[in-house]
Amino acid sequence: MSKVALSGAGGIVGSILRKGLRERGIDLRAAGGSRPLMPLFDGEDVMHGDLRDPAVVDRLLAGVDVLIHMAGTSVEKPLPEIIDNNLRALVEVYEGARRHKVRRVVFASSNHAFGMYPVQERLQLGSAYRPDGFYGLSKVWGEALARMYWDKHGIEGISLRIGTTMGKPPKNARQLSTWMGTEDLLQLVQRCIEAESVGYAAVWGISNNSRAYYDLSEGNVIGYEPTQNAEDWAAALLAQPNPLDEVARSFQGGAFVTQDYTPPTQRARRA
Ligand code: 15L
Repeated sequence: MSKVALSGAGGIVGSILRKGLRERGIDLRAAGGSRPLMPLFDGEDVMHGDLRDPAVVDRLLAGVDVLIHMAGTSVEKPLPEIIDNNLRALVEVYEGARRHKVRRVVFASSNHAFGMYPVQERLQLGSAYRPDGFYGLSKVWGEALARMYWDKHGIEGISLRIGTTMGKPPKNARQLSTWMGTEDLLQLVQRCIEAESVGYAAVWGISNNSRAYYDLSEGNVIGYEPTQNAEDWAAALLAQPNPLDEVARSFQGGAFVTQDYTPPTQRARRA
């Protein structure tokens, strides 16, 4: 059986995956960051540490076939933090994957690599990146890195372009487009572990949402077929006030867009 490692295991998504993947019979090593990770059940294979340190990466990846890499800064932050956690640490992880002959790395990318698209657009997997900040930009870099390690070193890579997933129903109008339910998340990650010969591929990590920003009819190479749909909550959510301002409402990235945003009226213009 494959040994699977999960980084970023202390977060909300990490905790859902630890429990759900165990129920699905996956042999998992779970890694947290700076604080020790408390086992969720007797005998859980847990560790923690800073992934910029190759010795920590060695402990994470020894004997591992597939890494689910969820660790990193997950929201917009000043550039130095993003560079440390999402660029430098990712290179250390990939170099560790080379040392330990890891077969496949599943990279947690994000919808924010595309956040500057207007909400009316429906994206294809091959659509150009339009990041909505340094965080989104780090995911563009991570996707390109995953592709490079497949092309140059033969480590299979899957970039999961995750929407909104937190183990709860959608909570606002934007999430009618970006939400991914827990059942779908678990199916998605299981497909990432079990799919045969993927080479390098990107996959949208959302449920089968009627208002998806992405064209899900394209399908995907891992055979992920989401069955949940945020639309089940549409009537209730659309009856509530929308928490986003007018600009944030008009872009797919929502409130990430309006952090450090120059309104069109204040932009430089040539005379
Ligand atoms: C993400 O990429 C973030 O990690 C998460 O915190 C959410 O903000 C999510 O996107 C989203 O767009 O809802």
